[in-house]
Amino acid sequence: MTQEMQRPTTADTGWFTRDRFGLFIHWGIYSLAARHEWVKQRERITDEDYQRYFDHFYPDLYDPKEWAREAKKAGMKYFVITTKHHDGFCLWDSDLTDYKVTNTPWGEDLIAPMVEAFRAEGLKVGFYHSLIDWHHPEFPVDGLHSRRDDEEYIEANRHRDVARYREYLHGQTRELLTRFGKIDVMWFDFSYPDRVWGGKGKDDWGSEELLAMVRELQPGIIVNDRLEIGGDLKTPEQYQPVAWPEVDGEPALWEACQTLDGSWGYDRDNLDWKPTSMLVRMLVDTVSKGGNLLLNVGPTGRGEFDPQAVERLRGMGEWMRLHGRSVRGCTASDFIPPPDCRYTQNGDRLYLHLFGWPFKHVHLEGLAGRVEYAQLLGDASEVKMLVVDPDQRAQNTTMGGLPSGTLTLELPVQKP
Ligand code: FUL
Repeated sequence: MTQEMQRPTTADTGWFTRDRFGLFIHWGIYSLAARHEWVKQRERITDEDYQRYFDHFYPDLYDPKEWAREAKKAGMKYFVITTKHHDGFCLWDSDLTDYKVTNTPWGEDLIAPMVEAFRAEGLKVGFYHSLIDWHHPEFPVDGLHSRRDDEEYIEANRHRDVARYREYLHGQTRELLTRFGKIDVMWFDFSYPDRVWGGKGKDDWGSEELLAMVRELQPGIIVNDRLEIGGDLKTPEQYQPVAWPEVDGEPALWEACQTLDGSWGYDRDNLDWKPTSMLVRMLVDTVSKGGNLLLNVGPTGRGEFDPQAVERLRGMGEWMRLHGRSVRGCTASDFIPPPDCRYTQNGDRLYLHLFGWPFKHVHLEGLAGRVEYAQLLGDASEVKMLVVDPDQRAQNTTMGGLPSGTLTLELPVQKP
């Protein structure tokens, strides 16, 4: 999908690889449909019919300070908000369109108070911005059709002046990067099958110039990799890569983005909520491969987080309170963990994460003689270390068969 190349960058990435955990927010008028942010295209809703969500957008319970508090309590250190999703609706008072929140019954910009509230809680700011626009008349994909490659489609779209859309896209990006102070992450997005988009999007969007402008306006900003010309940040979506992703054979800066329930936008009837224990494992798995986790919430049309989302954020927060040290400031380790385990490492501190609690003993190859002291992170209780002497292996019926150099830890029988 993206051209894999390392690009020269001015991005400030130190905070990003230290902080590790952020909140993604998908919010727009599709939250009123309450059945996925792609509802317009999935259900082939015409502009006229979709207008009802615009006409009824009135998030009277919107309290960005509350959102920011929840994110902070969850242990998150940055957030990324959808300034405009594929449907083209803008959450700020753009000068370049009427299709914006200030023209809905709500009538007020949503972005400035959000940015202010999250910054006040110490979180960094990221803007998601869709490169696709189903509403803009000059963009060659609308809510009813996907882009295609055939003559018929090309002919039917010949009247569109993509240069005007490009100007719009650049102009809006400029607004976003000049009106709200320091922005830390720019998260551009498109998603259509490669076979159709591969290589074409970057011309429609003027990706090279767009990226140059972004860096000029916000030199320290981290830009993701969806402009089809590479970028600072790889963004695997809704899956965990098997190993640390690479670009040009070098470990890349990367961030897994994951939903709580399979949908990014608020999805009322979805019962597929991931348990908190799974979300914790996702975070650990990500950091054990050198990445960040951007976990998504889709607020309701009235502007609240679903109680199921709040429960999960608080669960993450409780885990982070006790175990944040094994995530923040950590990265992948060169040691190979036993099955169903992950290592994260911060300098000479190695954290072992057990996805399944073994009965009493866990055997760590290659660590004999290399660990000074072991403890459970949650309560700092000491963990006994047993090193098997390889020469006595035959007589050792309990621990027989372990390779030399293995360190065995004796854990409580029950997970504390
Ligand atoms: C995708 C989009 O199409 C989804 O709606 C969502 O925004 C996700 C993060 O990126 O490509």
